[in-house]
Amino acid sequence: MNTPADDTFLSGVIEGFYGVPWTLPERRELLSWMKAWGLNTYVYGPKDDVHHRTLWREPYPQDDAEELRSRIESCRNHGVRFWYALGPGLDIRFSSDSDRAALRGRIRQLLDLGCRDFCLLFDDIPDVMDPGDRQRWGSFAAAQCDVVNDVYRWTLTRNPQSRFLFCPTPYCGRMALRELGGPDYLGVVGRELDPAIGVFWTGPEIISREITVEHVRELESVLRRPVVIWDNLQANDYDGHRFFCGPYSGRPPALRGAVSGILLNPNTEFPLNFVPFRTFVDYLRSDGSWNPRAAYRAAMAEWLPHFETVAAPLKLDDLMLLGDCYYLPYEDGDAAVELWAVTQRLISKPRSDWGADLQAFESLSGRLRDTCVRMTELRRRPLFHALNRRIWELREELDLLARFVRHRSDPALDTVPFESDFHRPQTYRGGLVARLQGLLQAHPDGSFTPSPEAAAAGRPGISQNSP
Ligand code: GDL
Repeated sequence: MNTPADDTFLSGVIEGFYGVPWTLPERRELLSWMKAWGLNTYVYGPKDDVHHRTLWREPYPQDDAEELRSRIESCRNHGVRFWYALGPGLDIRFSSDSDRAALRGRIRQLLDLGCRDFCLLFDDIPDVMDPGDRQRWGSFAAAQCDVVNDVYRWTLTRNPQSRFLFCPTPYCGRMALRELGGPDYLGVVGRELDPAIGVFWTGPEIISREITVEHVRELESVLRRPVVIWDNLQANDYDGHRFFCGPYSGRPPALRGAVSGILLNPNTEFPLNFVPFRTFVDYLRSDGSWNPRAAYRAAMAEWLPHFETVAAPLKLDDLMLLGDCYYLPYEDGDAAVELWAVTQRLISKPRSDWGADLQAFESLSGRLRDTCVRMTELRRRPLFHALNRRIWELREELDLLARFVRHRSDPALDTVPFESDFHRPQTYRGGLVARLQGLLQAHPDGSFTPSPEAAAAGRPGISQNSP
């Protein structure tokens, strides 16, 4: 089986998310972890490095180029392969000689800076083709393969050791099913992309809850090569309310033998990624008995020292409670499951049926609120800054619920409507985005219907701007 020590199996991190790219000190910390943990691959492809996509044709200015050079060197010193990713897909004209020259120009600049390995990404781009390109190649896939093969072969003349990875326009099962990029896109890639070039794949979905061996084997037969998993499990760029510090999970250990690499594209906020990385490393090293929850517990204990405070030490149980609330996209941690169940019962049942739930709620939500407050005491300020907005929101909701439950628990207030002085209309859950979110109701099967609020909002006499 492939292991991280085996350089042919790519294991590591892809900085491939939207939002603020990681800072130099953050990348340094990442490299020291990667070295210690035996991860061999770092892909540089932040969507919002303006030279990665929008200005893909322009060379990096001198200062940025020097920064890249030092990053490449630092990877080499840590035994990590640096891959540079370029995303020309927003507006490339495949038949344009000058666009091909621009691609080669960028590769040349990076080769000069010491980079050897490259990714060409065609994810998240308009699914429309220039009419001239369409006439010449007939399909997106054929045009992309032609350009990528061309640049790859040119690069080999400069550096025969160079390796390439390609991200297709449909890069997950759902997109392939919807024929994003055109019919038989992946079949064309399988036949026409140089067999030495690897192909990225995120699994059945962009954010895949599970990736099975059968799934990737099926793809391998179409793409004629095992895929490299671009794993968005703990990416959070698509949701400003959440982050994910739950364990790497939903991928059986046998997956490692069925792909040619796994790279994590994690939370945009670097300080929140310790547990995702640490548990990923455990997964890579595990034998058949991989247990994500046990790995999470162990990784949280290792993460705890990052939460050194200027006051009393934080307890592991409290950190786990907070972590359980920001676990995985499709799964809450145990304590969050319990908190949700207890709270939901309290809100929906009459006081006479509460039993032990009131006490359980007060104890759990109280501890959680205190833990959120304690984050303000962290010595590592970037960690606090990364957490702050999310846990502020959690505190607000817990506080409101606690007030509501207290009100409900008092028979003398049965006929008094509940209000909170700290949760006032429009400053609390206010703004256009919140109102837009209220218009459509999302259902567990993925469908949407107009929400009851949508109808109410249209009724005369209900003005969003009235105080
Ligand atoms: C994507 C983007 C990625 C982003 C992620 C999560 C790929 C190949 N591309 O679709 O840049 O971070 O979703 O939002 O995954």
